[in-house]
Order: sequence, then structure tokens, then C-alpha cells
Amino acid sequence: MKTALITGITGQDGMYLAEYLLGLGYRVCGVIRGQNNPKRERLEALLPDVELIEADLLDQGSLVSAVSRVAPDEVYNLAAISFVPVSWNQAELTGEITGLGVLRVLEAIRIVEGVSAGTSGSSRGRIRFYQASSSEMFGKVRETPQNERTPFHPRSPYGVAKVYGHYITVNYRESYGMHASSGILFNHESPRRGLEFVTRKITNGVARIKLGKQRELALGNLDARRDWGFAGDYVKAMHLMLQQDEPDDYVVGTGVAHSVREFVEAAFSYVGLDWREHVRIDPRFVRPAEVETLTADPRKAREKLGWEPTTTFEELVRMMVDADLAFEASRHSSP
Ligand code: NAP
Ligand code: G4F
Repeated sequence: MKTALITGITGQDGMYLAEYLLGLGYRVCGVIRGQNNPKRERLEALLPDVELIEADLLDQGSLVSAVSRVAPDEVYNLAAISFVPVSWNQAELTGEITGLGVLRVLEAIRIVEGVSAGTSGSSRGRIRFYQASSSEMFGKVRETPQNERTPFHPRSPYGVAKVYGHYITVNYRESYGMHASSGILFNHESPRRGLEFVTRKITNGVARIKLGKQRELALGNLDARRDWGFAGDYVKAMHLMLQQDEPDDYVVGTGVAHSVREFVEAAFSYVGLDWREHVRIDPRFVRPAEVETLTADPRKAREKLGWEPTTTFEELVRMMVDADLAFEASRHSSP
């Protein structure tokens, strides 16, 4: 039985990955931070077989002791400040967690395994490492679609921090021969997506409007285009990367982009509503520097990993609206 250690276990991807690995027969351990983390209860109810370990990406010692205690075969670093707008307000903290946090996890593995520099090229250390890199690194895109060789031009402190995390992963692979891989994942969504992200904000807003709990939905830039897929598909690509003989970097996405406006139209029309009667543009949701468009070229993931997305854009929208209708109908809050 293999053991996986997941940072960011309370997040969208952490939960799907934990579920997937448990299904494959893994022992799954997850890093949880903070005293009395409110997400602990939900996680324990959903995934009682996951072992929770207290640690924080800001605290090197806690990560060393987590890796040492768990003795994992695979470490998935999913923890981050992941909401792009927060990164302008807390740029330094974003750099610390989303950027330097990657270094701390890599260092924890290196220290526990006793790996040092000197004999580059040979593969040393047993633990395999996955870094959650992001299509936000492409930012102001230099070409469309984006592949593993497309240059980066991040547009937010979050994107800049992810570029650091990406290259420190590449560097530990090259310096220490670590089996360290980086998944450059495009936007992936689900009913477990945080309510602050645009897809879930829309599907939850649609459900609340349909149920008479809310009248309008305030959004920012409707012209932005994203390559949206289903998170449950994407965690399988993470796992596949760590099963390869050689570590590498992979772009993961559907290859199809839609605008925020198209997502809005699809979600409202699914419940028989006209979005123009409910959506209001609010400049507070427009970003200081926008990533206008992202489209993946996932050929390498398809050819080398055998990975394919299984969920279309329309299926994703319907899945999220249905889940939010059920979620909102079961809540006892007054309109
Ligand atoms: P998410 O739902 O926001 O989850 C982020 C996780 O990071 C949470 O579990 C959070 O824990 C944890 N975390 C934050 N700060 C931490 C710290 N100091 N120490 C330990 N844990 C900390 O994100 P997601 O959508 O699952 O994404 C997973 C990863 O993939 C992130 O790194 C994200 O940047 C990256 N990514 C996501 C997408 C996407 O479309 N979803 C695309 C590309 C890359 P708390 O519960 O304690 O806050
Ligand atoms: O849903 P979003 O907040 O996701 P964003 O910024 O693309 O970032 C997500 O995907 C990245 C991968 O590319 C991850 F690395 C990152 O961690 C995160 O998971 O915004 C999507 C688009 C943006 O262009 C934004 O300007 O939607 C536009 N948008 C328009 N109105 C809005 C809104 N975004 C949000 N959150 N809220 C709005 O009201």
C-alpha cells in the first residue's frame, strides 16, 4: 500500500485527490493548518479515512515533522493562497505561502531523505513530489494555445508566486535528482469550488435567484476567457504524473475556452432565466491587471500520460447548477 501526503487537503482539489487515492487503496494523510480549522469537521465527515497532520506552509519545522511522521511515497503540494484577487491585497503573504511554501515542502522532503547536492543527474530520494502549478503563469499570453514551452508573463502576485514555485520544483529536480513534477493546470471547477471563484459564484447566484433568495448577481469582466474543466478529472492527471519513470512538467486542460459571459448564459438558461435581467457589472470585481484569455494545449498529457478530460463545458455548468439548487434548497436561511 502506498502512502500519499497532501497539502491543501481542505481545498477543492485536495478533497477530490484524497477520494481518488483512497479508491486506489492508498493510505492518505492530509496537512491541516490552524487551531480549530472550521473545515476539519466537514473533511472528517466526508473522508473519515484520511489521517490529518497539523502543519503550515509558513513553518518549515512543521513540514519536516509531517514528512518524517508520515513517511510518504508521494507528496502532493496543493496548498496555496489560490484566489487571485487576494494576492494584490496580501502580496507578501501570497509570496510566502504560494511561492516560498513550495520551497519549504521540497526542503522538508530533502532534509528527511538526507539528500544533498553534489552528484547531479542521478535520481536520489524515494519520495515523489507534485507541484500545483497554474495556467495563471502564462498571464498575458504569448501564444494560443499554451503548452509546456510557452513563455510565462504572470499578471498578479499570485501568478508571480506560482512561477517561483514552478521553477524551484524544476530546480530541485535538476539539482538533487528528485522525482519532482509540475502540473500546469488550467481552471478546473466543481460543486466543491469556493464561492469566491467566478463559476461557483455564478451557479450559486443562479440557484439563489431561481429559488427567490436573491434578485441580482454582481460580476466583473464578462469578456475574460478560460479553459474550464472538471476538478475530478484533473486530480487523475496529478496522480499519473507521479507514476511515470521520469519527472516532468505537463499542461492539463480541455483545449476549449469559453468567456465568463458564455458561462453566465449557459447557467441562467439551464434554469429558464434570462441573465440580462439579473446580472449587474460591478467595477469592484474588475482586476488591476487581467488575464484575458487562457487555452490549453494538452497534447503532451494526452500522449505521455494517457489523460483525457471526461466532462464537457455544458455538463460542468449543469452539474454545478444542479448541486447549488440542492444546496440552497436545503439551507434554512430566509430569502
Ligand atoms: P483551494 O480550494 O483554495 O485550496 C487551497 C488549500 O490551501 C486549502 O486547503 C487551504 O487550507 C490550504 N492552505 C492555504 N494556506 C496554507 C498554509 N499556509 N499552510 C497549509 N495549507 C494552506 O484551491 P484548489 O482550487 O483546491 O487548488 C489547489 C492548488 O492548485 C492550489 O495550489 C491552486 O493554486 C492550484 N491551482 C488551482 C487551479 C484551479 O482551477 N482550481 C488551477 C491551477 C492551479 P485552509 O482550509 O486552511 O485555508
Ligand atoms: O474564477 P476566477 O476567480 O479564477 P482565476 O482568476 O482564473 O484563477 C483560478 O484559476 C487559476 C488557473 O488559471 C488558478 F491558478 C487559480 O488558483 C484559480 O483557481 O476568475 C476567472 C475570470 C477572471 O478573468 C475574472 O476577472 O473571471 C473573471 N470574473 C468576472 N467577474 C470574475 C468575476 N472572477 C471572480 N472571482 N468574481 C467575479 O465576480
